[in-house]
Amino acid sequence: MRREHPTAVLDTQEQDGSAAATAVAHPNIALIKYWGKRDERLILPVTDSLSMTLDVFPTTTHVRLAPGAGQDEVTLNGAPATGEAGRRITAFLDLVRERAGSDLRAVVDTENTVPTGAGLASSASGFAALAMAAAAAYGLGLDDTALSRLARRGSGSASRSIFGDFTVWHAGPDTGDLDAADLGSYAEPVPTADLDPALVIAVVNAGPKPVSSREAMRRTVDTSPLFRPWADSSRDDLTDMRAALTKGDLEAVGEIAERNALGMHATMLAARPAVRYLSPATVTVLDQVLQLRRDGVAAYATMDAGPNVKVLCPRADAQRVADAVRAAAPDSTVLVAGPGPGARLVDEGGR
Ligand code: 2P0
Repeated sequence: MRREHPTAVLDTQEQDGSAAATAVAHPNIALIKYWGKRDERLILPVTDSLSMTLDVFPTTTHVRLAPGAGQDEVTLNGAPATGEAGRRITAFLDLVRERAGSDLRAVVDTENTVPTGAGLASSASGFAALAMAAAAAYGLGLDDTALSRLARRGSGSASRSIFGDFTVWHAGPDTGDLDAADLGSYAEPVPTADLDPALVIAVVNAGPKPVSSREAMRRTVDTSPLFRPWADSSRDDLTDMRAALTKGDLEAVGEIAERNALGMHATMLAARPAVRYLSPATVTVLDQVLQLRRDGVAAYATMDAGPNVKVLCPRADAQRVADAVRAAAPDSTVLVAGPGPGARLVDEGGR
């Protein structure tokens, strides 16, 4: 499964002679959640997590080195990146420059296809694509494991979007040795039996996030009496999840994912002050998922740092699940995703 990315292969030489590369990456949805860091600077998580990379909403990122430029120039969906988003990208490029021994600034152009206001995070696909394109443009020559470690430094969940299908992100050894932890915290593909899953995504109508996921995670770790018990039980969930994936038991996969997500939300509800992302529409969709199960459909829900619900089910039932969710929450936007590919370098035409 390990791919090498020799720096010369897909790099292009732009007209001014500078190196450039373009990468595409897809978002992922965690079935065993990442919630809580043990080191903020290195983005080391408290627990291992496991996700499915999606086949929808890719991010395409072009990075071109800009000899002579005094600062990075970052464009997100055609507009200059400002504020926190721009700062995080420049900080990430600083990390790449440090490793490359380069002080060249870069021109970064990113297109996210997640519909604006859809409430689906783009930091996983965004930093996976940026890691791959920047590593190639600066000539780092990293394999997928090293790219996953690097993407992690942009956003934890981005470590998982380097790979396609089902992926586990290792927390890394927790011995107090930060170098060892950094080296050991990367994602890799998880072998599965044939599952043929779909993820029905219900984007419920909601305003802006009350609290960023970064802040909510920090507050949960610092103040929630339920955080440690959840982290401990999440380790057992991961063991059970790996077994269910190996067996190809999609019903068990869904059951474990649902309990892990509800537990994660319980940790936030117990934080001080509480963080509550779930809205009335979220609960309406959760009720419909229960009804689907009573009707014999193996549908299970998971929610992230927002009110949207993602329903895991057999692909053969995806249409029925999507219709049921639409009927229950008519103001929501519902779409069906499947397992998608890992991040990859592409040429200028996006191939
Ligand atoms: C996840 N989430 O496993 C969890 C579940 C949200 C809920 O990863 O601070 O944007 O950049 O490492 O990756 C969202 O957090 O956080 C997330 P940072 P990230 O998908």
